[in-house]
Amino acid sequence: MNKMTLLAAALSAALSAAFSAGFSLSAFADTHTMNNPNSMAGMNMNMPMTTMSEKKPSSTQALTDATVVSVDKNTGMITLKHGALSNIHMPAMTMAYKAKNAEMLDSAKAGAKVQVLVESVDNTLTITTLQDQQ
Ligand SMILES: [Cu+2]
Repeated sequence: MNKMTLLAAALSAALSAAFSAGFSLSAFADTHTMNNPNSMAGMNMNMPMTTMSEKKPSSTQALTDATVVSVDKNTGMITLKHGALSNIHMPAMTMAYKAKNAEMLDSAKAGAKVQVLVESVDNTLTITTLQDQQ
């Protein structure tokens, strides 16, 4: 009886130790992933691996003035009347480009005066920056 109780207590202690060890390990793993900027979790998963090395940081590229002509949430396209986009060798014109994400589609309003950066992402001309004119 006494021996059984001790055994049960030891087993219970071992189980809870294993549980808390497992719990804190996974908590550490989550924190580690979130804080590590080089981890896969931090990457923009829309960015194809093949273009990573040739993609220049957006911050170093000049923005171009444009007017939002229309926003099509069904196709994910934003039509811009834009000045010359020198980085993709596009002269001034009115043309539809893919929006980077849903947030950009939501914030873009027809008629808005904006500044844009359009880049080729996975061989699709994509608006990677869209902000109000300063
Ligand atoms: Cu064009």
